[in-house]
Amino acid sequence: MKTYDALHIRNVALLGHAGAGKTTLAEAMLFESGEITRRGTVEEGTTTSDFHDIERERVSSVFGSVMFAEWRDYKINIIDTPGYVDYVGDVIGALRVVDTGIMVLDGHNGVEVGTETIWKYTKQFQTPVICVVNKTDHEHSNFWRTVEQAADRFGREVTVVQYPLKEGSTFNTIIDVLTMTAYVFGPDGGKPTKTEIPDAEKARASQLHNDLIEIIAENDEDLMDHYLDKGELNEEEMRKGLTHSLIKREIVPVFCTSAKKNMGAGRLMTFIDVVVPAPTEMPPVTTISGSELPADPKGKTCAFVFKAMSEANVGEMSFFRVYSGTVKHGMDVVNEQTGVTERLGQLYVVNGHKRQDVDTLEAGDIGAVVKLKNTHVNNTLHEKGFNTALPPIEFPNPRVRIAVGSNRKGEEDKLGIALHHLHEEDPTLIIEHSVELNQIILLGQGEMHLQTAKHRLVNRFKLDVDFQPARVPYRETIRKTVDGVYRHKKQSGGAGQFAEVHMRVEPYHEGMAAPNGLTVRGTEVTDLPWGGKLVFLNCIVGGVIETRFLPAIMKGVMEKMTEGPVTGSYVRDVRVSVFDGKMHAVDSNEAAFKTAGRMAFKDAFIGADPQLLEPIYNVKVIMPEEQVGDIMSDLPLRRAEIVGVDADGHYQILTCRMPLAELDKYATVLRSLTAGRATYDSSFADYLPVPPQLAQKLHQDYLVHAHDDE
Ligand SMILES: Nc1nc2c(ncn2[C@@H]2O[C@H](COP(=O)(O)OP(=O)(O)OP(=O)(O)O)[C@@H](O)[C@H]2O)c(=O)[nH]1
Ligand SMILES: [Mg+2]
Repeated sequence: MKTYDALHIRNVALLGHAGAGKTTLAEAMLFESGEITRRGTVEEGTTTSDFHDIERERVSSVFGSVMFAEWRDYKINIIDTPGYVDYVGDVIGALRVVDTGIMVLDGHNGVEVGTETIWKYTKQFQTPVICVVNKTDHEHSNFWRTVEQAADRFGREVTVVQYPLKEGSTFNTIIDVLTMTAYVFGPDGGKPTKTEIPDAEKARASQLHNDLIEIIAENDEDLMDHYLDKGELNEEEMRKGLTHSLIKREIVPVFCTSAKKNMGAGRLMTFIDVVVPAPTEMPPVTTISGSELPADPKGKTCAFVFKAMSEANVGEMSFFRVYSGTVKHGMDVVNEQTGVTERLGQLYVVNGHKRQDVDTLEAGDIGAVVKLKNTHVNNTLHEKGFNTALPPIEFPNPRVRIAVGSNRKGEEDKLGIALHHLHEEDPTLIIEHSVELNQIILLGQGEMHLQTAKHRLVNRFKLDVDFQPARVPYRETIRKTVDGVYRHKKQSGGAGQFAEVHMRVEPYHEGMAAPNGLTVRGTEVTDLPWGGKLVFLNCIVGGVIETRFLPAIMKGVMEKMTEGPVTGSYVRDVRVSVFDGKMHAVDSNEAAFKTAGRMAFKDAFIGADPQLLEPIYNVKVIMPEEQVGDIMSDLPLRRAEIVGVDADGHYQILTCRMPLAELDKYATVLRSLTAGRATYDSSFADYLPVPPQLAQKLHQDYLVHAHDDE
């Protein structure tokens, strides 16, 4: 394959709500450009993009796929993204490296939730967007209604470039108001015949042509002057104007296709070649240190890894975009984050799972390598000495959790390795080995996301896994001051064990007064790794316990604090004052004092009106206005406290605080409540008391399994 320079490279992502036809459109683009000789279908599981088993099974994309089409003199890199909201990580990853987004709309369903969610991401990335109204052959397709919805949601920048002459089964003609041509397709689609716009359509087409010119000229003074002078713009002026408007997001041109019948993909690709910005026309990427890196093939070599894939028959692949310089096969590059020198043994361009060797990839291009030693998504690869880091992709916070375990003994290590692989290829899937909960927790974007992980563990990694609800990291504290005593005495054979400890436990808070009636001789403050504090005071008088035993007492207290008396959860925010005790000249030792410390603490804690705390999350629910009522009335069932509701365009943003125990189910609840039209984001806020009844139940459950301490 020839080497393309930045002027002849276009990087686009196919975006949109699930089922809009992105994968089918990608297939049509590949077929039209001759990259593939047979057009696969999603239903048969034969498309280039949806090649994973799980995608074939679900008849829908799960992973972003990198592809390319050589159209005329250009190489169009295409990333087909999954539309289902759980896989948004791949959409964000794609937007980070492409220059233009192609928003595919379903001509029947119009603007959908996914369309709007993804639109927001394009806004955040300031990505130029083209809209494609697909499925114009569908019996209920309504192009104009779809355009109206798009204009309503995204603004009057939405401008028709093409429209279908007739929709439904007789669809075979696209009127293009940029070229002022009618494209007529044969029954199998493909290359259309160019004809004159039918008379009946001329007035409408001219009107739209003028609208197009006006919106282009409106944002460019020179063009406007020219237009006012001559009343027309020539093709080159129009092209330039369009490109500039696209880059500034001042226009969202609308196309129409029937991907299924292979109608319209070619003309769309020509537009991508001619109008969509080249990598050099977009603002250069800014490095973390703030310098700009233009897409110059002669510049210092720098590439960014945006995606990883691990497939049994393909190997471990890293996908990257070259931002500066030229990447050559056999070249050594340094990974800025891991410090490892990586040899780019073989370079590829890929179409789904098919790869093709290439020798060189210039700035602006997208490619892949296999078997790097220590390189991950978000790493920057650069030539030696050019120490540069590009900003990482910021993936969204996880929304749901599940605990994963192995059903087969001895497979724990294999499970660990497989989970590591899953996270490598999908950074929105997070793995936590929680010592506290004694569970491996998998965190993801939604139930479907977690189910996908399970499918991969079972089918790709051949593991027998078990999914259980994730435990909640409760905390325990106290509300009263209590003095406790414990005498530990054991006579077993020769040497005995003896220790007696008197301690006061109090709820700790910042700035509290010294313990009443006690003399403090030593203070130790521990910031607990799980939040909160332990303040440990030595208030011993007259040496009744030797100072050397105090650390052992504190150790005993800490031991109990890692497994609180109420539910076995971590204890936080207590002050412990050891003020009396007894020793035995022979039988007292550290072990004895540790036990006495632990037991004295436990007894005092239980008497000190213990309180169970639970993690509370700030939750931001984003929903269409008409769904506010349903969502609000459901929230009390989730023990959520509403903080406020704000408007955001067509959406309402409801802020509330919800216990984690409820949040784990909320993704599913919200989906069924709103047919997937609402989404949410959450972040940890605070620990708050668990309602008494629930706390009581959790305590009872714990006692069933609790073992005797001493
Ligand atoms: N009638 C008609 N159906 C289409 C067209 N394009 C796609 N479809 C059908 O719509 C369904 C979804 O198509 P996909 O290409 O998988 O859609 P997608 O946007 O990739 O969906 P996700 O990967 O789930 O986000 C499939 O059944 C396609 O056959 C079209 O132009 N016309
Ligand atoms: Mg798809």
